[in-house]
Amino acid sequence: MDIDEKVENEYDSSAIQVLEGLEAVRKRPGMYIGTTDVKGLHHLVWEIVDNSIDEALAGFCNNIEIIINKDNSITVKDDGRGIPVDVHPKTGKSTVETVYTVLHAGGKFGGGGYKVSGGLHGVGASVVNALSKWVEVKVFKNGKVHYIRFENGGHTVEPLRVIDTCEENRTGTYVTFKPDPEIFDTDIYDYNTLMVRVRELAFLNKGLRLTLRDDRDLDDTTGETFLYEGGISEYVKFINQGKTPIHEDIIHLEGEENDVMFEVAMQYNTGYNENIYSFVNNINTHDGGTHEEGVRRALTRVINSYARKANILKEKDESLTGDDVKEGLTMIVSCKHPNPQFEGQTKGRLGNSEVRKLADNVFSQGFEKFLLENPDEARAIVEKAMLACRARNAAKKAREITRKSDLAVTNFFGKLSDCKSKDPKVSEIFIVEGDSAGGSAKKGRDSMTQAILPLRGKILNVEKNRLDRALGNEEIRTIITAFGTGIGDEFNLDKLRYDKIIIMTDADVDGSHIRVLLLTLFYRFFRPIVEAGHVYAAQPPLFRIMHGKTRKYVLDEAEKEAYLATLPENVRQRAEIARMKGLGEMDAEELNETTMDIEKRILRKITVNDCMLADSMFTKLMGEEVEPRRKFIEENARFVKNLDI
Ligand code: 1YM
Repeated sequence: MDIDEKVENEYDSSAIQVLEGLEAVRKRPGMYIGTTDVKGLHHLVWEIVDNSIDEALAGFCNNIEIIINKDNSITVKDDGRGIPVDVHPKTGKSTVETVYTVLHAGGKFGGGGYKVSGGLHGVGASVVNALSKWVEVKVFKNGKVHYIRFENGGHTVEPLRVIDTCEENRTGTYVTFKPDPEIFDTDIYDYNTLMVRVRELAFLNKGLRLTLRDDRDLDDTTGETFLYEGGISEYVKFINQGKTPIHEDIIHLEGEENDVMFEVAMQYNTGYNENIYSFVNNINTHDGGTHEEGVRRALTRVINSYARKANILKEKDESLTGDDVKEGLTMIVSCKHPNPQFEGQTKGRLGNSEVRKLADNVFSQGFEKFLLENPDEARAIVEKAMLACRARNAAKKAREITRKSDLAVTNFFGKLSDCKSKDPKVSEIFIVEGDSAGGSAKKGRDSMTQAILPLRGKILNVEKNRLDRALGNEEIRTIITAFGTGIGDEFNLDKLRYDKIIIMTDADVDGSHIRVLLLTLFYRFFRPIVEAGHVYAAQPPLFRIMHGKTRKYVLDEAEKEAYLATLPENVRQRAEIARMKGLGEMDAEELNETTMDIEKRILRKITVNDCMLADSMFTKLMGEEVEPRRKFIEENARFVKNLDI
């Protein structure tokens, strides 16, 4: 702003320096808060909250309240010691004013203790001031309420003064700021964005009460309080909600060395995903770093050595890898460090090498003890990793098979009639039941964009939850090759060669069986493809209704009745209704018209829910008894159609 001229007249030399400092922030806000979009706007809140968190970490603050005010200004209150109000020897002004007007103030001015919370190491308050239309600070200290106000990028308009008295033992800092609309693209705060981070801060700082309140709609004030006595253990529990843990108790370990605090909480669930999040001084270290490396290294080593000693992992068995032991693992790693070194392009990696050893020591000692004291849980964890190991080897085998063998390639191309287009966005693959339907589909397709893969009967056998069995099956190998995504830990959705994978099976018992098997296969090994909405079931019609020159295909009895009801009485009387044949009996033209033509066909998108249902059906289907299986298949013959899509 045009403060430079003003400075000459109204401020002494030290003040000139001060204002030039804040002016630098206004000139290049990105250097201090990253961006001036909605993200930067929210960043301001964290800069102020960080000061309260530091005060909490120093052991003086238990409650922090964040309020979104009606005018989209933000108030942050804490019950810490209150920012010092005495005159600062270097600036000759109050320390509060110094903290809010001098860049790089913070810790240097406070003396004693270290700052471990995230943010700009103390420059936060002055940066927020520089980028605000106005800021008010109230400090409760020594039985008095102290007040100071800044405007237009950090100009002190009301120097610190006492405006009231308060109880002698009451202390704390209240800050309200209004972001400068000249700096930010938007001035509207998002409750949910703030809530998610406030909740995370509560998880990461056990025992600290954080409240978020939204006062913008005064008739309907919303707010939540977060307080977790269990800290990151409760974070793990929160993430594992809705998952099935394989051991009840969350493992929580912590240790400290040379003012560096290290903490980890973990629990395995029956899923296959890894949920490992690490933090340094409450900041998410997206790219990990030494704290995470230490834990990962120790986790692999301890599980292997326990598994060998307990003879769960036999001599002939290969050792488990880091990938094997992280399957189904939810873990939070948190490190509080007085002098963290952040590395990498986005500074998302902790570099301090001494932390690796601390993390390894704390984790390996605690985790080994846990395994020895809880043999049942230990066995469950080891066996889970061994299954992952088997799956990994199977995936490797799959890669070899789908990549090299000339024989497989010949076989593969013998089966698949690929489309000419190599553009996945327009390509589709029909997985068709039986060779004869496959033949018709080949003739009836648009060979530019439609590929046909015929399957011969019920030969898919995804008997176990693991890849190795499934890969024994040639049809499955063909599917993997056709999709192009790879499988297991090499799976890559971006390599999918088709936009639509269309299952085309008859509406009878056999068709239903094949559909169930395919959905199960997708659910277990290609779930991201289903999640991304690439899988469809074609719906061959059951009836053809002809009247005059019109030919209408309808899916089922109900649709037939509904359609007939729309026809005039005389037309309806003369309408010819034919029950359609199975896919295999349709000629190419019929098949094209009813099930493949992009304009006329009916597709149903398959969801993960459908696949889950199929998966549980499959488990029943593979039971020992033949009769219930037969019955089950019959009863569910048309289940895909009845699914709620
Ligand atoms: C709503 C924002 O800023 N709280 C806060 C800040 C400070 C202290 C307490 C504090 C720190 C120290 C001593 C110290 C700060 N003080 C300074 C400085 N809440 C909020 N609560 N006494 C009080 O670090 O030694 C900077 S921040 F520099 F003045 F000490």
